[in-house]
Amino acid sequence: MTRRLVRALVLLLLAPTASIALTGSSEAAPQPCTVTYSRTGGPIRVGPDAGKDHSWNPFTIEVADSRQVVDLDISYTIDFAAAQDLSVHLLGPKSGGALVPSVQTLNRGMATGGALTGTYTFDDEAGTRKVSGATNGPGTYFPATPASGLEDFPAVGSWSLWVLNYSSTVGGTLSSFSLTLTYATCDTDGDGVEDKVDNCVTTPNADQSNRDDDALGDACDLDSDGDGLAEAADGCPTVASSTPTGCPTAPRTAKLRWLDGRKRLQATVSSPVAACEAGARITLWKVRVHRDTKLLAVDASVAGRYRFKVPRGARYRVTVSSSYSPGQAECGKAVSRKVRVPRH
Ligand SMILES: [Ca+2]
Ligand SMILES: [Ca+2]
Ligand SMILES: [Ca+2]
Ligand SMILES: [Ca+2]
Repeated sequence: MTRRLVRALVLLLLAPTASIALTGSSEAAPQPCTVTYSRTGGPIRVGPDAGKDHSWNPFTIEVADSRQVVDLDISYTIDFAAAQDLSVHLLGPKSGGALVPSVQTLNRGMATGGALTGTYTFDDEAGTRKVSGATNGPGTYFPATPASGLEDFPAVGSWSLWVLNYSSTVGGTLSSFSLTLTYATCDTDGDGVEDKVDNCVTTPNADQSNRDDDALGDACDLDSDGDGLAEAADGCPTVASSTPTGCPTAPRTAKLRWLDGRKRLQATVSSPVAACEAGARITLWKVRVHRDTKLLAVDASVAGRYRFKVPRGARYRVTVSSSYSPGQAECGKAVSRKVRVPRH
């Protein structure tokens, strides 16, 4: 067979596997636990707007996901020279268009001066530092009012960052804005099993099969039968065994009898594992007073049988050495009883 033909055959064999994988992955759309939504910003206009004491600069992100939000982080990149004159609030679907509830990342007057330049992230889990005083470098801050005020509500709808500028001389830029939402329910690998209970969070495994009943499903367990041998080194990766090959041991017996009608000596190897019978290596011995003589070694049939034609008027026995049947078992050794072949 040519190399090219072999390659073609291998590809042909692989083809059905690929289509099965595709079917599996179309079970459901992945729903990651945490999603970041971003948009570009725009200018922060010099205030105030007509009839107000500030300019109103809203930046809105529409979210289509209807899952419940359990954590909200807010981030924006800003360049503004009069930090004391700025309020930046986030309104979410829970706000219903009103300022309460909202999340105030910073309020007018919290900073006593200086500039806001760079990326600012507001996170309830970020410690206690708020924007305040004269120096507020880029980094992560605790918001002026907790982000939890907009949590525990479905994400779907408008999230609008209101940048309110109270300065009548200073303008600036909000170059980008993002929300990072963590959802109460998620299915990262899209296999229909929620992450909280999925035993392989990033590997689709709808069946959740778990041979060794540990924390990892078979699909992502590097030792799925739990016998201490990694999948690649385990001769029997689906059967736990403490043997060096990782395969179970299987006992074997050898029977020998004289078939008078056929004039043959029949050896039969038996085992609970068929692979330990099929093709078993059988050695035929002639029984002698001091030391038996090895006559022949043969491979048994698929059924574990072999019929020997032997000189008559002697005694015989067969032995089977222990052997390893890859992917099946470690097959035990066996010795038959001694059988006399009559002279006539
Ligand atoms: Ca999974
Ligand atoms: Ca497992
Ligand atoms: Ca194993
Ligand atoms: Ca094993």
